[in-house]
Amino acid sequence: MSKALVGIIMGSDSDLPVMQEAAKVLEELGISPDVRVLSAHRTPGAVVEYVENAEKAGTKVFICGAGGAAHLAGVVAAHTALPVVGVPIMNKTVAGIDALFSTVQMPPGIPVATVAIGGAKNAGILAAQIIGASDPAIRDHVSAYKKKLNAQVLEKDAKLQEKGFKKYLEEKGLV
Ligand code: RP5
Repeated sequence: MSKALVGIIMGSDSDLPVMQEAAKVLEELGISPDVRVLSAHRTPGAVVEYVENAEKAGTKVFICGAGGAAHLAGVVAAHTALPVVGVPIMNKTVAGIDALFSTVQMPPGIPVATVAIGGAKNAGILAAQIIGASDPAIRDHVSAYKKKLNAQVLEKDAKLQEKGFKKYLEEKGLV
């Protein structure tokens, strides 16, 4: 039984290249997530079993990524009182709009906190923020992460002012 604070579930291993971003940022924020491939359509029983066991073991947030008729996050939300973050996965046919609507359009009473199409990194950060609301050590990790982003943007701006936009773009190989 997993003792991870965050359970990341995806409908197929083809979602893993996107969903790895949630796992990576969680590790950066001091949380080692459980990462699973379980499908709402192909393995519905295993999804429910996983959610029930993870909840008993101490998981605090689920992150669910799926594409197409993306029911995974909604099904997980139907089986737990814990917060569920949904990641719509893009596909080649309709660019993930189907998964976005399937994930975000939940009925009143069963919310899924849906991030952008392919927004796995933000899903990881949001999960850490949810845990950080009652865990000061995790909250400190999130604060440090945001301070780092702040410093990076200011550093870029200072460089842009110093070099001018043409040289800046040249040096970045963008022209
Ligand atoms: C969904 O169908 C999965 O989440 C995946 O995004 C999509 C395609 O699945 P595979 O073709 O990789 O099995 O259930």
